[in-house]
Amino acid sequence: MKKVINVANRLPVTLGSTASSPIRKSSGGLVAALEGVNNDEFQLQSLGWPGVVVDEQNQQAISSTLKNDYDCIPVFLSEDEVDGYYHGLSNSSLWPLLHYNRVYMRYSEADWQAYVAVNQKFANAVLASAQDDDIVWVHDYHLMLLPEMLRKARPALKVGFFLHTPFPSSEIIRCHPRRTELIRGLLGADLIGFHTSSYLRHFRSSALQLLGLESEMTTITSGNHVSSLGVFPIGINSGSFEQELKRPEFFDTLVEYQNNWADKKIVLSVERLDYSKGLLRRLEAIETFLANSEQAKDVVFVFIGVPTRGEVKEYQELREKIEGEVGRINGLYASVQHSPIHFIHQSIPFTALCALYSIADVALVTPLVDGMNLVAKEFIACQGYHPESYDPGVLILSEFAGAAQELLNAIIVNPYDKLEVANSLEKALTMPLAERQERMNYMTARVMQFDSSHWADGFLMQLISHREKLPQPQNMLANESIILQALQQAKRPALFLDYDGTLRDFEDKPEDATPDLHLKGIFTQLANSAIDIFIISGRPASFLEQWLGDYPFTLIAEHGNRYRLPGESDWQSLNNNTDHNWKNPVVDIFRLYEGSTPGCTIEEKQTSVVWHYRQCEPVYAKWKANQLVHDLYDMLGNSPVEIHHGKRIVEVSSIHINKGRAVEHFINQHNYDRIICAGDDQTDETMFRVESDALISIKIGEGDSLAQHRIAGVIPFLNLLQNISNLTPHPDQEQEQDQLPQKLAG
Ligand code: GDG
Repeated sequence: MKKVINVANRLPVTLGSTASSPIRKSSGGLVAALEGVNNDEFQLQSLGWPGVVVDEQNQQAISSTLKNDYDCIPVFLSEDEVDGYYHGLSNSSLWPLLHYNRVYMRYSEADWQAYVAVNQKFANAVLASAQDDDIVWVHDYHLMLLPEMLRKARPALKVGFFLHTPFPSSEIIRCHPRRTELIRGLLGADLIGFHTSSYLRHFRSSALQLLGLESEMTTITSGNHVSSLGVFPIGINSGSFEQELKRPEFFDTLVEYQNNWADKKIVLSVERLDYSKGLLRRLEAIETFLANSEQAKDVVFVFIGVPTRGEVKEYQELREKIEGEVGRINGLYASVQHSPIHFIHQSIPFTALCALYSIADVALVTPLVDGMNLVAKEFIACQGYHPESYDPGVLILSEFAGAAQELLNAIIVNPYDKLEVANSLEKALTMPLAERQERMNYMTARVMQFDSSHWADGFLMQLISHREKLPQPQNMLANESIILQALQQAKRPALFLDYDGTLRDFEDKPEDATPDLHLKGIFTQLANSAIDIFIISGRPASFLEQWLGDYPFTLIAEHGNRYRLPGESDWQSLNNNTDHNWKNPVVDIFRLYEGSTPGCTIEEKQTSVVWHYRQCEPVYAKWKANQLVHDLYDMLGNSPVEIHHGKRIVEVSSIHINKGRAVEHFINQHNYDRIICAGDDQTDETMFRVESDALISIKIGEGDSLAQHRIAGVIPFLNLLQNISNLTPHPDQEQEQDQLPQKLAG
């Protein structure tokens, strides 16, 4: 069983105000979610702040109780630390920005220092109790520096990070004075998880914009470390709701509420009283509804606003505004018997919450921005409490909640459009039973299946399978003899060679980089060797055919899209996917950048489009290219493409094609017992990732790489090829000659 140290700002227990007060297990989304973790696979230990400032003389005793009775490790914080790290940096600068609110962001150096110090305190506590093969799972924006701190101190630890809030567009996060430190901090993790693919995309684009780090769809390499990125939409603890809905206490509460609002339809809102939840906008929509709907007098709006972050100024102001607005609207629209808004400014017990979810006719969940929003899912889980007379309600859900990407059968609204929300209320309250049932059935199935245990297990399993740290390729010269020996002993060897930057240095114009006499000589020698040669390039078929077509090599063009066997004239396709609808918009945006970047050119290939800027003014063009990549990420979020920022090129290509897949195709066909893959840029990394014991991978030139070996540049690599071509073949090799693709005379 694996030990998982689960690190979050708050421990899942709450201490009383004195040392002798009882300790209570706290409730909440994260606590509930983690209760679903598979106990056979993982042993969970919690580490975090116990929620109150504890005198030094009591810390030891409380620590022991928490450890022995609750398997919790406390991180004690002083009053000043709580102020700077929690109320300050976390809730007054990070929370607003992560929720697109630049105006509310307040930053101070003192808060930052407290944030660094507290993250370090957490790191020390983790290091004191973690063994090297334990897993550390860090949660949320309070601890963004922790992954890097842990990696530096103990590189062998597996560290995962999950962000419960949105990750905003790079335009927003760059407002934070410590943006680079924060992103670097997260990149210390082996796996970084988000609720939605948009948050993941924003994170990638911010890493590029702010740290110049290129990434692939689900990985970012920084230094010699690879962070995987993943989308893990959090679910609810469905089991705890199923259980609650069977308890007699639940039914008693339910009946009490039903009697209380017997002649009313109930519209329910539940959340912490946070500006991101859109309460003031919602009240505007409610007022619009009350002013215009004939149903208004038959509806009660039950509005639960749980107190939160009362120490932060913006939250105090929000509370005052909401209380003022509720009072004003009730004053205007109340009758002697009835007030339209029933506002509860406190947390209510779980049983009461479930009863409200169950009897609500409509849940009005309209945050302005929300990482996921569990309330929407909890409402759905409670709608089937009476299966015999299944009469479900309707969910009205903001399009800016992460949950909207999953709960497609809700009425999805723009929370800034009060008329649309008011109209949706009207529609929900008059929706026919059959439609309500159909919508709710689909969502219930999803919410109950993809619950919190699915989320937690999914994250932890992916973290466990994360590739070990990226070893830097070893310098080739030391290993040349080993490689030559390995090839000589092979019965069926093959070379997969990239062209530009590997066999031939770059020229200003790509069409000028044709094979010179030296290279032709090496090709001739290789042609006469007993090794299968594959030239695997991003170049179009026509170029390879024109310059390499006479050699007995297999030519693989367009990053693995098409190939031509030795001695044949026809090109064949390695890819049957024909979805290229993304190409025209990509060419359009390339053209736009062409106008403002003199010297660039656009190359259209069958399955990719390339923007070359080799001939442009380098500093300006690099800046434009970064901007272009950023726009492409925004534009192509859901398209089946990969965006690659290579050596003076930006290339968008279909994800169904890469060099690695092409290599796998030929390995499977020919049963090679030794292959060498060599290349210089990002697209070659897909070859280096091929899972085969036969693989020897060589990176040409500088830069991070997954390759096993590195060689300084084109010239030393050609020398190696020359030595390879001079090898005497393995005695068994000749007997298999007839099975090899037929070679032409050099
Ligand atoms: C963050 C992200 C993301 C609320 N009132 C009462 C009560 N609650 C419980 C609900 C629910 C939880 O609090 C609220 O969860 P949300 O997801 O709606 O929102 P945040 O607290 O902002 O959580 C959010 C979440 O993390 C998980 O990743 O979805 O986007 O902001 O579970 O039931 N519980 C009780 N009484 C109440 O009055 N008992």
